[in-house]
Amino acid sequence: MSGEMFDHGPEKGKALMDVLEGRMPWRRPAWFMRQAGRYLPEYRETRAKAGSFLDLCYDPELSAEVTFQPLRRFDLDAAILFADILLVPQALGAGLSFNAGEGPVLEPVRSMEDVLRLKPEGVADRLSSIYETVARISEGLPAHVALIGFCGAPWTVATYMVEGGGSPERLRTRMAAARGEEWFDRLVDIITEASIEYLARQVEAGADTVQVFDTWAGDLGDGLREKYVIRPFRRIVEGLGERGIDVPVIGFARGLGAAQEQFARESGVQCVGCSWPLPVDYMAEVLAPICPVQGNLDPVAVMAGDPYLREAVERIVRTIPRERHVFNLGHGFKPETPIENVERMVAWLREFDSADTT
Ligand code: 1CP
Repeated sequence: MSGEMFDHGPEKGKALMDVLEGRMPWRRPAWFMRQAGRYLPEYRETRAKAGSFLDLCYDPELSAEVTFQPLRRFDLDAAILFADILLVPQALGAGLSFNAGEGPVLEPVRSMEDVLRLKPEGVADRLSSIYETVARISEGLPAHVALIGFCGAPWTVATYMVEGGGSPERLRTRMAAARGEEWFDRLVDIITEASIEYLARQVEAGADTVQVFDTWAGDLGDGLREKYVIRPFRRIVEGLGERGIDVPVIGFARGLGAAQEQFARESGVQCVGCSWPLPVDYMAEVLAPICPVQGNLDPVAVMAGDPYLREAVERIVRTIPRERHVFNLGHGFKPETPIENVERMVAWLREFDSADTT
């Protein structure tokens, strides 16, 4: 498998791990959220072969295959496990289906009775095919490419469980948080502990680092942010440590705005992912002195192409120092993204990055 991918040899090391662990990398590491997905024709083909999206997630051979696909096309520094944040609720017994053309559907959890019906015992064991996928990917990657495992953050996963799927405002979940409902706090704790074990198993199977996705972290104001975003992240980092797992954790807490600084200082993560509304200057001046930063290219820049794409890449690379930066988007690729724009983005990145340091 690795022969089909760019291989810079073991002597260069994993640029992503260098940045996450505080060393100067041989080049600026880059990977992209949703780098495997519907914008790639080979993904659509493999997904059709798998049958459904969930069948694809639980098939180690096919999910490893789609994980490799973007790496054959683009010269990247990391692979991200192909799976979904909603597999944990499914393993907890909350049901899950993806209906054609719609988002996910889960059985809503909205009371203590519902919470008590969940099955936290052995939850990580029910996700064993995912660790098999991780092991397969790990064996097939070139030496310089890091493997990223992941899960959803407790707040974001809880929103899908309470709402019973995606929801534009997530009001039921935000109300449960604002009222401090006991069942809701119990739910968040269950997701948190399940996530620790799930991530630990991914690392044991070969993941070099993990990213925790808190897509809806921006839902919460002062007071609730500490309780439902910062505290669960800290618990995950601490829980991994207690479990003997010592890999850097990337925290992607989307939409925090100026609270991103508090998140960087207090969440315990080793790197913070940022979305595009956050000024690049803020990433460089406020966040990068605290920890390495990841992001934050507007996914629409990749849809639109040059000149906005070139300018956006140049601004990021010239503003944030190489040893404190993981090049990425501010959120996942849109399915409509032209592949040639991704190629151009990577070419601009490499050009500006080398110009920056010579
Ligand atoms: O039709 C398809 O092929 C399904 C589309 C799809 C894909 C490609 C879904 C359904 N999930 C995924 C893969 C996925 N999801 C990955 C793979 C690794 C990669 O990045 O390449 C990852 C990391 C996720 C994580 C994920 N799933 C998040 C967090 C990140 C984010 O995008 O904000 C969230 C919120 C989900 C839920 C989810 N899964 C899929 C959909 C359509 C949704 C969103 C539902 C909604 O909010 O309405």
